Parts: sequence; C-alpha cells; structure tokens
Amino acid sequence: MYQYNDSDTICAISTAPGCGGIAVIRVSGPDAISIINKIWRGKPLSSVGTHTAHLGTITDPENPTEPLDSGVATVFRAPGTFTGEDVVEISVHGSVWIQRELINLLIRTGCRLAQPGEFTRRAFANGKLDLAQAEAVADVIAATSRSAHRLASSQMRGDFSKRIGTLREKLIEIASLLELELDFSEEDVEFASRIHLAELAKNLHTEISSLAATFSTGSALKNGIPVAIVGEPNAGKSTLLNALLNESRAIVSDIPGTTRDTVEDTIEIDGVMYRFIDTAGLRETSDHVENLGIGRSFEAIERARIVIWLVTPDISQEKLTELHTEIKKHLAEGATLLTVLNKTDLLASPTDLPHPLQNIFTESQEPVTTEKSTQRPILISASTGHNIDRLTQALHTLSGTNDSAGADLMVTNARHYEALTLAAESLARVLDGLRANLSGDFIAQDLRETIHHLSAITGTITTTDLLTSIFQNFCIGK
Ligand SMILES: Nc1nc2c(ncn2[C@@H]2O[C@H](COP(=O)(O)OP(=O)(O)OP(=O)(O)O)[C@@H](O)[C@H]2O)c(=O)[nH]1
Ligand SMILES: [Mg+2]
Repeated sequence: MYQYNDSDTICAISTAPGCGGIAVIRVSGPDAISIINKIWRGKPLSSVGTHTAHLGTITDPENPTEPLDSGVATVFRAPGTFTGEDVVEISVHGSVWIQRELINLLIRTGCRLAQPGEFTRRAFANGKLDLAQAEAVADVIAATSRSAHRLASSQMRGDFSKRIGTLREKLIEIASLLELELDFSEEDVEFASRIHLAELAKNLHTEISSLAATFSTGSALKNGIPVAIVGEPNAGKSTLLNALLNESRAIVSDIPGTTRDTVEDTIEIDGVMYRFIDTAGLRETSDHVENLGIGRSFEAIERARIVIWLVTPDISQEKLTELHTEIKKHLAEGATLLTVLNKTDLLASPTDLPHPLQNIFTESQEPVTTEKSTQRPILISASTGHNIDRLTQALHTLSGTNDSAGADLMVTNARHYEALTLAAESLARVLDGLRANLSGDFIAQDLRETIHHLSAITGTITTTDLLTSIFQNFCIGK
C-alpha cells in the first residue's frame, strides 16, 4: 500500500536502472542537506548556496578509510525546487554496485526509499504543479515521438490546465449569477436573463465537447497511430510494411497466404509515431489457421484509425466490390480508408489502368471516405519504393497533427477525457433546465457537478485514492 508521509526525507535512483556512465541519486525532504552532509567529504553542503554543484567524496562514516565514490552534489534549497523541498542530487559513477551501496548508506543515515512518483506527488502537494501537469511529467518521460513530446510538454507547462481553469471560471460565473437569483427568490427577482445564461452554457458545452473530441487523435498521437495494411493475398502488404519501416520485418514471398498472423511495428515518420499492422491476406479459404489469421485482419481493421487497402492492377471488378464492402463493414467510426494501388511498376503506363480500377480511381472516390482524406488515389510500388513518400505524406495529413486549431491542446489522458465527458453531460442537463425554465435549485446542482468534474482534472478537488492510482504508475525516482 502506498504510504504517504511528507515529513520524511526520501531518496531514489533517478537515472534508468542498470549500469550507465553516470547515475543520479535524488534526495528530497527537510533533512536532505543534513543527511548528505554526514556522508560527504568536501565543502560542507550546509553552507553552500542554492542551485550550486560541488565536487566531493562519499564516505560511510563507519568505514572512513574506504570512500564509496567521488561525485558531484547539486544542492537546491526550498522553496524554489521541483518538489518545493530541499533537494540534493548526487551524481556518481554509474556502477550498479555504487548505486545500491549509496542508497543503502542514505537509508542508514536517515532517508526513506521514495515511492513511485513520490517526488512529483510532493511537487503537486506543495503547489508546484497541478494534477494535469504532474501527469504530463510521466508523459514527457514516456514520449517517443516529436508530436507525443509536444503534447506532453505543452500539458506540463500548463497550457491544458489554463484552458480548463478558464472554462471553470466561466462556469463559476454562471453559478454565481444563479445563486444570486436563489438568494433573492422570495422577491421574485431575476438577475440574469435565462436566455443569456443558456447562451453562455451552450457555448461552454460546445467548448468542452470539442475538447473531449480531441481525445481520439490525442491518444493516437501519444501511443502511435494504428494503421492497418489489408488486401488480397500477394497484394504486397508485407513488402509495403518493410518499405515503411525501412527494414525486413515481415516475410515476403510470392506464395499467397504467406502472412498468417498480424505483424506489428512502430516507427516515427515526420515526428509522428505510427503503429503499422501487416495482416493476413483476405480470401475465402478452408485452411483453419489461415482463417484465424483472416479473423485477426478484420480485428486489425476495427482497431485502426487509418486502413491502407492495397490493391493490385489485376484485381477483378467483382473482387473490388466485394472487398470494399467487407472492409467498410469493419471500419471503426471516424477511421479513414485509404485505397492504394500497388505494383504500378508492372503497368506500361500509370494511366494504363485496367477497367475496374478506372472506376475506383477516376470516377468514384468513394473508398476514400472522410473529408480529411487526400482525394487523389496513391499509386505506389512497394518493391521499388516508388511513391512511398507520397503515401507517408498522406498519412501525415490524416494524422491530425496539421490541424492548426490548437494542435497542442489535445486531450491525451483517459482520465481527463472521462472527466470532460461527464462535465459535458451535466452541462447538457443545465442547458435543458434553463430551456425548460426549471427552478434555479436544480440547475445549480448540475452546474456544481460540471464544475466538480473540471476541478478533478487539475486536482483542485481530489482524493487520496485518486492520487495513489495516478502516482503509482510513475517510475521510482520521478
Ligand atoms: N512487381 C512488384 N512486385 C511486388 C510489389 N510488391 C510486392 N511484390 C511481390 O509480390 C509478392 C507478394 O508480396 P508480399 O509482400 O508477400 O504480399 P502480401 O500481401 O504480404 O501477401 P500475403 O502475406 O500472402 O497476404 C512478392 O513476390 C513480392 O516481391 C511491387 O510493388 N511490384
Ligand atoms: Mg504478407
């Protein structure tokens, strides 16, 4: 169980586990400086200024003849520190043994081992960060692409919290107008016109809903956008996966039905992380294992935000229609189907398309569904690499990173999404109440609920259980 006592001085290894050039051990709490002073040979740290670094030797007072290591202690004095407490970071040689010995020595000298996320939890407790910012610290550490990093660092800086704060203030304003009306209800005075309040509430509802709607893109950017590559056996799906990843990840052969299971890998292209999923070719077969694989291909379509449907010049009209219908049946809401013609190197000229493809690529753009789609079909050759860059450009357009409207303000955290959805729901009831001219009591209650949900995002209102569940997912030392 997570025991939280903020009067303890805590310590933890803050660098990655294992052996590195340097390891950093972080100590935070009221006794941070005095504890380290006891094991420090060099300038007494009690007399040094804040944000200063000092070379010295770490020595166990019980074994004074054999120093543990030489290292650098950086002293940060409260309150201007990450946790808001006195903090000392000791950099030592990155030996696993030195790290372990130093931690043991610190514990013997009066520190306690930090719980996961406890440094950040203390930063939150001491008002250095609000809850959404604290959560973003973990996201910044976990970011594996430019877009994921951009979203997380903007949230860590407080842009998202500021937006939530503004929404909350506007709601409080409406609430106070309503409360005022309640206070004077006996005198039958209406301070704010209901029409005006409904107008305000409606605008806020739109704002909250559209913020919540950014979650699907936000979470895809944070975790990697799932892109399924589907099509008939031998269409070149595995060849395309390998071309996109720039490595020979999946087996390619001219035997239809080579890929039996889904093959997944991630890669960052132009700052966006994609999770490409190569699938078993779609066809009727009596092979049991292959059929299991085809079942997984449909699951991959259902999970994908973008589906690349790879077709080849020799596809028949019948097959084209049949597959199109089948794939669309499994397409998730809001997902995009991108039809791509492969093996164009086999065509005498790109305009030399067989009849059924003429239909799909010239007259009808139907397979390319959403308004975000690139309207022109993409003609590639997975084996020569021709136009793969056009395909990745199309993916970039579909990724949502180009949506300029507050691209950095996206919901990436499921907890925030849930809170925004609940806030939108209770605000919708406020709106209904205002329109139905219900008594101010009822409306004020739903309004308070809306404010509560927004407050939970930034942690203005919080519970120990919530904090525990958030911080226990952090790594130790953060
Ligand atoms: N000429 C030409 N051949 C290609 C191209 N892309 C793939 N091929 C060939 O087509 C055959 C099938 O390629 P794969 O990538 O294994 O096809 P797949 O869609 O993964 O097939 P399954 O796993 O069986 O569903 C191989 O012989 C590839 O070399 C292309 O752009 N042009
Ligand atoms: Mg394959």
